[in-house]
Amino acid sequence: MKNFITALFLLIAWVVASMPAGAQDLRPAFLLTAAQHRDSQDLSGQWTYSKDLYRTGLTDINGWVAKSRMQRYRDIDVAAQEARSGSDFFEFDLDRGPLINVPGAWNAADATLRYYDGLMWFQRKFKSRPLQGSRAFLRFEAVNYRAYVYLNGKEIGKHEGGFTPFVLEVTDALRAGDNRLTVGVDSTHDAQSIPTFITDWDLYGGITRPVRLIITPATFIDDATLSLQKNGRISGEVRLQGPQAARQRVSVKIGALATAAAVTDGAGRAVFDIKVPAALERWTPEKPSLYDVQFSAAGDALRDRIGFRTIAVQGNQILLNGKPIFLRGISLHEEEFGPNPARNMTEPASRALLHQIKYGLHGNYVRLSHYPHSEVTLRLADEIGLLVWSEIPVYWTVDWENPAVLRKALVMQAEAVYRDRNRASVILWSVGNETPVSEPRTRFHSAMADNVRALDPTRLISAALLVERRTVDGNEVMAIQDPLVDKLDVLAVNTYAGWYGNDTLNALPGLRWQVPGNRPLILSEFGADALAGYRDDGNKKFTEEYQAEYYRKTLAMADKIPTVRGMSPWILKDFRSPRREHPVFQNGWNRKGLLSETGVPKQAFGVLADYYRSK
Ligand code: GCB
Repeated sequence: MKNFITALFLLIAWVVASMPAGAQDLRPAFLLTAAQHRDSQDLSGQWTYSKDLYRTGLTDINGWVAKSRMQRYRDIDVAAQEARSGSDFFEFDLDRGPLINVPGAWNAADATLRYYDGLMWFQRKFKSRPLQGSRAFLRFEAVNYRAYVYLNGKEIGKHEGGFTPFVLEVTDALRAGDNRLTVGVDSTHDAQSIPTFITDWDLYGGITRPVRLIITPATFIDDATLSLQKNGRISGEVRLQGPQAARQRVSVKIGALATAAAVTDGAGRAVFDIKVPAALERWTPEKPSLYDVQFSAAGDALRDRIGFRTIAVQGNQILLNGKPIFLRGISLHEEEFGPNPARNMTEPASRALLHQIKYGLHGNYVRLSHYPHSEVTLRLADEIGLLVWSEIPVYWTVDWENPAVLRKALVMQAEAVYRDRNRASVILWSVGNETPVSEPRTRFHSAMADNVRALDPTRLISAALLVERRTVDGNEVMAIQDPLVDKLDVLAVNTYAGWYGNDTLNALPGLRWQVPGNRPLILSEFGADALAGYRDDGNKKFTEEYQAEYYRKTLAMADKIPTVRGMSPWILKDFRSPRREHPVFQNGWNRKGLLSETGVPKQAFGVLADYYRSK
């Protein structure tokens, strides 16, 4: 009987977890959209840290080890306690721990931490003013990969997923005056994490993006969005949270062009449908017009900078504001220039990368691979004028048949959509990268595609697919054969013919492409490694000459595929990857950058820049 009940319970749990989750269910409890425009305290700066490889701070071994002596998050002055009593015994003291810069990954902070992969505790003390009826939240832009948050010794919440923001309310735990914030960060990935433990980029554990303490009124604007619809109107919604959220008047002002008002329903939600003002300038990469949009309700006010544009597919064309566009792009990892990147994407660091794309390569598009990039990068893409492909790290393989993993992917995707849906630059949500075709995998991606379409019907859906190379009637054919194409608006494919295996460049001109129907196609990746400064005319792999010739030949091949509507070759700059250990050419770096890790252009940079200039 007991077994039967357990089995029934497991069955019900499985059915619930496998149900297509409604878009509504996945909305995080709090969003605090446009966080950088809110009343907040930036908690960046020097924090202390403590390694915890055996997870002693989180684990109680059946009471065998008194865990209190290891719990880094206790609100306790260890030094004072030790001074008071000779017998009190602790095996931590974050107050006297070594210092580290937050935001930033620990891997770059200290040579001994380069390959540390485990649990690490961080602490920061800060002062706060009395709340007097307001509410307080901690907003983390990203913690890689799991976060356990404590304030003044009290457990506040946790989060999984290394690249999306999360907000935790701390109204009841915050003290007027001194506060102690402790965060356990676990960087380990496993077969059920997203991504799993095998990728082609660096671990970068830590609090990698800014942390803010945000103070709001008791009732506040949690979310506010506006976008230009294909029907030619501007629509959107505002959500209030708090005791006065229902039946409130909400007003919105789009620069000096338009104002509108609506009233919230019982759940605090107001919707807008606004006639497009005649003078509205559409956002384009050439003229990235942004408007100051002001939302007001219940005594709270929130501003955002929003651009208005439409994106659509017609036949095999991609239409921006109704006009065909070719995406002149490049792929980008989140790594600043320099020999020891910490994944600390400051505004100058991000601007330097995006300027290389826009002004160096003559690009209008960037693939932000393989995860949601920093918020500053998205804001700069809006401001500088670069179209964006955005993705979550459903990469190579995940546990396709596990409903809990699907749920994780859907939540992560929702967090990314809610974060960036006011960014005009974002035109494409990708639901996967190079995942080998199988029935469970296609079901998983299809659920993601349905979910993202329900959350955001204003943007296009794609996925970076694998290409199959085979011989038909003596000719080499590159074929896209993937049932997932039915779920996509734009097809995309990664191709490395001429690089991997013992391939040579001679094969490239003869390759014929077989792509499904009358659909737009993006070459989401192609590339070859080159060590900057390694020169040899003999067309040897890893030379700049080989990489440049690979680009010439691949671009010539692309020109012969009639439905190619854009490309994002792999990749702007060399990036760290523990997979890449050739002792002469790689040493822990993927060398497919058009720029070296410090920004030195390789020959292929010029080849792509010339091609884009002529497009
Ligand atoms: C790919 C992956 C990318 C790798 C790249 C490479 O297809 O999507 O993450 O870094 O190839 O260098 O092989």
